[in-house]
Amino acid sequence: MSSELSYIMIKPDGVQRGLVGEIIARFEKRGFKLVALKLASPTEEHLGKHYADLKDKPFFPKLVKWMASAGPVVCMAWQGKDVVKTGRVMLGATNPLASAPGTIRGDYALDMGRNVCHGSDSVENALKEIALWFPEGLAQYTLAAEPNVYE
Ligand code: DAT
Ligand code: MG
Repeated sequence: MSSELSYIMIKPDGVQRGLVGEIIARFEKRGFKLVALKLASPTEEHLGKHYADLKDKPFFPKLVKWMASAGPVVCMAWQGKDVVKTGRVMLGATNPLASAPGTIRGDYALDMGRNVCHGSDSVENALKEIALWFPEGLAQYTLAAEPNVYE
């Protein structure tokens, strides 16, 4: 099995709208392995580290303020073949109106600032994000389904 990891986060809107189970189910059913999962209530400072690449964008202050105050987020690390790119495809485009039906954002969102979920955009950023959100480390186990997911 590929050891590639992605950091997938359900944003406060996704939690409040009851989409946690739905989003987890999509990653599980696709064949990915869940290696970390928790609720968190991040500070603006922590979110500033997560979104460090966007610090100079005009929407940054509003983004981190909202993410820190609208309720908890669900933090996950998923493992498997091409999980970074495939996870982004499953999420859809940043702007939900440009997301195809069948994607999470294309099925459940309309506004850019309420696009339900986050997914790492590169293997390198995934490792940084997982280190930031899961300093306690990841679960180590064998996924029983593996021989039926990978040839
Ligand atoms: P993505 O979450 O698809 O990786 P991003 O990393 O460029 O997108 O931006 C992070 C989040 O910031 C995004 O999910 C929603 C918000 N955002 C991005 N561009 C925006 C914009 N032009 N106006 C308002 N919010 C925006
Ligand atoms: Mg991004």
